[in-house]
Amino acid sequence: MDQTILSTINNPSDLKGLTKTELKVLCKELREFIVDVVSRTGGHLAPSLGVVELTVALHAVFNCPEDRIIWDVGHQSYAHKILTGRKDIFETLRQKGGISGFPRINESPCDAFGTGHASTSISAALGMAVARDMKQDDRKVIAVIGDGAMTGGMAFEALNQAGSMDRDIIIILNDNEMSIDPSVGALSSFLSRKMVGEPYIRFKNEFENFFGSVPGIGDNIVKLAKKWKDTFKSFFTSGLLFQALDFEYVGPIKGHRLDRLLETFQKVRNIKGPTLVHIMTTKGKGYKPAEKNPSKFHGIGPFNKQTGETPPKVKSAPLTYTNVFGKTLVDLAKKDDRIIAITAAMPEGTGLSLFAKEFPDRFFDVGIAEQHSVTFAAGMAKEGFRPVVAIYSTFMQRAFDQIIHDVALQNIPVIFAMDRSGIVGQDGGTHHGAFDISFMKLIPNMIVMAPGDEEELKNMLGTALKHNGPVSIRYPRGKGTGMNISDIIEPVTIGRARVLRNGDDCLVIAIGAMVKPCIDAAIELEKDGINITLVDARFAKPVDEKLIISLAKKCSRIITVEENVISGGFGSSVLRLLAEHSLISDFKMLGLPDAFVEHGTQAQLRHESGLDAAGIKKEIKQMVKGKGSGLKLHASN
Ligand SMILES: Cc1ncc(C[n+]2csc(CCOP(=O)(O)OP(=O)(O)O)c2C)c(N)n1
Repeated sequence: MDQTILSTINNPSDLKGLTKTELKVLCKELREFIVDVVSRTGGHLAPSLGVVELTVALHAVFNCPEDRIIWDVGHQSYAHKILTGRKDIFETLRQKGGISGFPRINESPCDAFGTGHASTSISAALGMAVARDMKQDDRKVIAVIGDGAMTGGMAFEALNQAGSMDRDIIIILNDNEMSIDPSVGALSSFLSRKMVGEPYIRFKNEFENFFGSVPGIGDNIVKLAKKWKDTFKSFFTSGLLFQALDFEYVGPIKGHRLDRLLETFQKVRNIKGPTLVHIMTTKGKGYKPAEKNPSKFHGIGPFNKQTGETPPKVKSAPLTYTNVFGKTLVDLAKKDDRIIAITAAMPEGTGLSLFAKEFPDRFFDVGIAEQHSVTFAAGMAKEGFRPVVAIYSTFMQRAFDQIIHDVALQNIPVIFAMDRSGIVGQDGGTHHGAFDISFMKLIPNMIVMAPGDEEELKNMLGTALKHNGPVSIRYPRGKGTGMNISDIIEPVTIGRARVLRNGDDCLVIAIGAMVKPCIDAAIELEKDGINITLVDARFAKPVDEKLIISLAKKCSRIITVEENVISGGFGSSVLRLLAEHSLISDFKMLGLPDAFVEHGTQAQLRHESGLDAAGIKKEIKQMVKGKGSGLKLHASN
């Protein structure tokens, strides 16, 4: 890195003395550096490459950390991290103990607000702008939001308030026409450059004819529309929308033209009131493989920098839970045309692309709109369809009230396919699915299932579709156990657990992804002469009370294992049951701690939480040897 411009940048103020030509060179160096590191660490490459000029221009014009820049989702913040003092540790990106892949307020004062979930930036920016005014501070507040994140309802709630408040706030809409997959919905068409050529001209003529014929005001509207902005086109694309919300609209601007961005931000700095700058960018810009395939390079593991190729898939490798879910749903949907699949902007990630191809009319991508997806599903279910809403556990947190109020309260049969439950790995604290057993379990009418292997996932999905009420099925990120999956769906009796092993030394009750490491631990323990009864609970609600009570009467040492927070999780249901029957002597709950788990690989984080075979074995051994006697809630307690 010697003698590069990048090597001279240690904080954003170092950009201030650079010429435009030097800043352009800096953009090139940043791109090369990001591609180089991410090719080894993996990460959100395409979003970050798309905002290199934007990031350089922002830091050249504004003053971080005094001015606040809030990156929506935050997955595009790599150039920002590099320019704000983290260049030398950028190699540690997403690694355990290293820097996060998302902005974190405790990582740098330049990370004005922590993000990871979409559509929060405008709300946070508005809060900061109001706080600034109340404290009579003088600083700029800037939210950078993508066209995908702009589809989230919360972004509109914030725009609605901001437009009415006349506070100085700058929103930069980074429009690359992509979410993870291509952006969907009416907003996307409205924002996009599709309003050119034939359809645009037709629309323009229709507009003029329509309003021109309205007596009195029509002519004025047409004239105003033409005068108000440089071109009719910019007025009728995004300008119209944001101006209607009382924003000053600037754009659309070519987002890879550094000179245009610098010039625009210099001007926008001095505009009073809410301002929206609309920039057009290319996702993956500057790295051909990512430009060609922005969805693949949205979030990617290590890859070959020269070719963009990722390591070939091993043919014999187990299918992921996501694959099994996607395939099973297609199989079931072939036999039942009431089945509907719904995703919130993650068709590929949730395994629903297959369904979308087979049944385009029964597949709905609602955009980054988890709350809406749940109530939309409730509406369809109310009319007799069988919607399956596939959303990552962490993002479903958003729709808690919709799950309660629109689905469970009316006992409407919506299935929640909770992908990425438990530890997800390098995306870290914002993305772990740590809470869904707890928040689903407390809702009346909800059935909470968690398959211990892929065959069970298939069977549970079939079972859920036959149940006439809401069901949550949680399954983890990553590969299954590799077992053979039969073509037949064997329904699972709701609330029935299964005993996997019998032994007198300890009763271990595991759920979901924790069943497999418990099997592995049991095999190891057997070699040491310790024999356990292992139960695959299958259901966090209803728990198999009959089975658990009968087994607890025979064995006083009991351990529950789940990849969910201990608080209000599966173990707490078992604890309550045992307490009600005065059956507690040695009892321990293993699960995630009452703390946000950081980033690292899944294996590292499970190990750290004591939720791998080695950790579980250790706990069982301690209890059997009498060391862990009494009531314990967690391995580390
Ligand atoms: C609430 C929520 N739902 C889903 C996601 C998963 N997600 C991460 S980035 C992304 C797409 C964002 O698109 P956009 O805002 O246009 O940014 P781009 O990646 O195109 O730069 C999605 C759906 C999320 N982070 N938060």
